[in-house]
Amino acid sequence: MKLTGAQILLKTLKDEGVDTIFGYPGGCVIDIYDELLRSDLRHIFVRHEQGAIHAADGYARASGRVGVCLVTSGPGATNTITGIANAFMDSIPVVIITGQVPSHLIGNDAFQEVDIVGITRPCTKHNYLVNSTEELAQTIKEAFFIASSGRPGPVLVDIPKNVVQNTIEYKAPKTVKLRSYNPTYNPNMKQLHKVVELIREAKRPIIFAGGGVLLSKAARELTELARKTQIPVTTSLMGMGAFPGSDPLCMGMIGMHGTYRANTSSGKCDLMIAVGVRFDDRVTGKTDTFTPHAKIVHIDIDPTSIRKNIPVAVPVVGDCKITLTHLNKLLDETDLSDVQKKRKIWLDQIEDWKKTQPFAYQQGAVIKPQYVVEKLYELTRGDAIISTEVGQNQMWAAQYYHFDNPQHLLTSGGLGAMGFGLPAAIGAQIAFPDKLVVDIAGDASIQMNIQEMATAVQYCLPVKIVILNNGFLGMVRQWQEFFYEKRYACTLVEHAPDFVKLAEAYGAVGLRAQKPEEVEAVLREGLFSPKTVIMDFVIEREECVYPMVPAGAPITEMLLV
Ligand SMILES: Cc1ncc(C[n+]2csc(CCOP(=O)(O)OP(=O)(O)O)c2C)c(N)n1
Repeated sequence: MKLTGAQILLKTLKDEGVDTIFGYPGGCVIDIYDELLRSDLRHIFVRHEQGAIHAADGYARASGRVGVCLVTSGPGATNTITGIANAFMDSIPVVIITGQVPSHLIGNDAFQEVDIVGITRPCTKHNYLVNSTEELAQTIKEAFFIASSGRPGPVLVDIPKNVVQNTIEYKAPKTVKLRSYNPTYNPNMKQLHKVVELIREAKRPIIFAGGGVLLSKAARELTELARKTQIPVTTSLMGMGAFPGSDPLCMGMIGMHGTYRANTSSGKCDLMIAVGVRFDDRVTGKTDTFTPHAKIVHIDIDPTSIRKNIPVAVPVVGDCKITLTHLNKLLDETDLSDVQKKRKIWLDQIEDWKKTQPFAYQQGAVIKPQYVVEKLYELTRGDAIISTEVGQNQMWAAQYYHFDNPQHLLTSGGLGAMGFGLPAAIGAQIAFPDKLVVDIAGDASIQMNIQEMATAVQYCLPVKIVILNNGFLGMVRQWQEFFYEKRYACTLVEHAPDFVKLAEAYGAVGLRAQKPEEVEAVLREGLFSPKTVIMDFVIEREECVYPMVPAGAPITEMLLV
């Protein structure tokens, strides 16, 4: 069968199970777009390539499938870089297809030529420049394999224009076998026996779960482990939903804006079982004071993240789901009858910290952001997919929306990229058309990819945007308040659009609440509307996120309300 490169590309994507591509056309991908007209692959036309990559990422985070984005060469490709770095930091499986100038022009400074393979080498899991049409199908198959296996991540495939235009005799790609890439899925059982022993001995253990648990779909296994051993669980921001937020054993998030009980227990615990985490500095604070009394067990599929940031007593390289399944089995064969009794003092202590130092705010005459998120949780019964922007809005979302389910918080964890939330929400809504998807946003972040309102409206996506509007770059202002004697250098947003009118200009619904008593009515009207809605909540301008651990300090030293 004779096929063009463009036809081979689309066929291979379909064979990989792709149904949706997020993209933006241009000269070097025009043949692919032409072929898309004859394909049943769904193409979502975004308004900026950063929107395409973030939407593909949001689609992947919410659905657990590989997200795909298609952009042209030069500026189309460079516009995706923030999104690629974002997916790389959070280990999200996306395949980015970039057009490239024809092979014979590469290196000539041709129109819209950039070395995107060179540029993205440090922020992709792997990348390719396709040299010939014959290589195309195999390369795409490999890209999907690499993106979704082991520790997932973004893979970029750069395809010169002649490669998609040429016609060849199509040969189906072979199964992928890469000599130098063999992720370890099965754990070393000897190590797991050591873990069982440590669990039996520990008096003050905690589990620390991260995004790796969600990526390997191991939330059920983690929950089983915690419940049968009666070990309290804290999560990183990326791990929220890995353990039910409303479970009595759940301590909430750890780190810079973590709960008092999670941070304090990390300072006192004698065992930390870390699963699918990478000990980011926002979690550990000062590393040499992190968990001073604990033996650390670290379970992760990526051996390079073990002992990268902190010393570990028992490393376990393996897939979180497979490893926890084995561990749970071993524990079933172990006498755990005394754990309930053994842990009582520890669990009572944690419960006491919860009671004496809860997250707290007081709702007065002006709307408090925490109140908006709490009401949102109440009205959605915790069942919405929440994306966030970056800053205070992101932390209030993590603190006040209790994530009971995996894959329900989509947030730019490692990179902290403002502008992620709206396109990510669009990606999630495409994956789950019937789910309620809400972007919790700051008034500054939302403006970074506001153009994607047009995408949401064009495809009738009922995405809801909750703007916590403080008129500031809130999180930076908070740092200035705490550490720069309130010198608010360039953090006051002196001019902003009227978000209600802006929503209307895009053909969406715009609503605003200015008083606490209006919050619930606006949420009800917005959430239950079948349309794309922006809800603008005018909040307390100088509200701060508490607790806060100053950067580089021990995480047990929190600034409290
Ligand atoms: C692309 C990008 N630029 C700059 C920053 C630095 N930054 C972190 S939080 C923040 C303020 C965000 O303001 P806003 O979206 O209004 O959210 P708020 O903190 O007020 O909730 C800034 C500028 C960033 N994280 N991302």
